[in-house]
Amino acid sequence: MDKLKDSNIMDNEIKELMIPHEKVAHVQLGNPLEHALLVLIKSGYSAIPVLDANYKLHGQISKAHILDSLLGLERIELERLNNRRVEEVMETKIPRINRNATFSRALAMSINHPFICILDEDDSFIGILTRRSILALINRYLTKVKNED
Ligand code: 4BW
Repeated sequence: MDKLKDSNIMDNEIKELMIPHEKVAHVQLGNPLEHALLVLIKSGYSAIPVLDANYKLHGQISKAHILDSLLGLERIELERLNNRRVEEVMETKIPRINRNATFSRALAMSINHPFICILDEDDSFIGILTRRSILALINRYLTKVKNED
């Protein structure tokens, strides 16, 4: 553990761990829920970012959000898939971080969030940081420390 303290792992910048925007499944404001559900099902992810045409981040949408929004009083109202847009259903309070933030900050946020959106200085969306990539870095680091003992 002394080695952990001496190392700068917690000060590392997060951009090396980022999944860049071109590889991130996402939907846009104005898309009907049916489109969002198709993207979620085809990508296999449970939640994805919602962007606008200028790559500004507006929120995230999940399969759970969409299914919940279809619940009527007595039945599942499938027609809402075409009648409602992602902005009516998305979560707007979502974790976001600047690309120059430290690993330490991202690690703390990842305790409660499976992914964190990364923004540049103009607040444009440039990618995501997943819990998987954070755990992979910690695993590599701990293995290295163990092998050095
Ligand atoms: O399609 C998948 N491919 C791989 N390689 N792994 C997957 C896939 N789908 C799910 N997983 C695994 C990952 O380990 O299940 C975990 C939970 O997925 P989630 O949350 O509930 O869909 C995945 O963990 P993770 O890689 O740390 O990703 C955390 C969350 O980040 C995912 C999803 O909401 C989002 N995400 C990850 N990669 C994404 C993405 N969203 C959009 N585009 C991407 N490329």
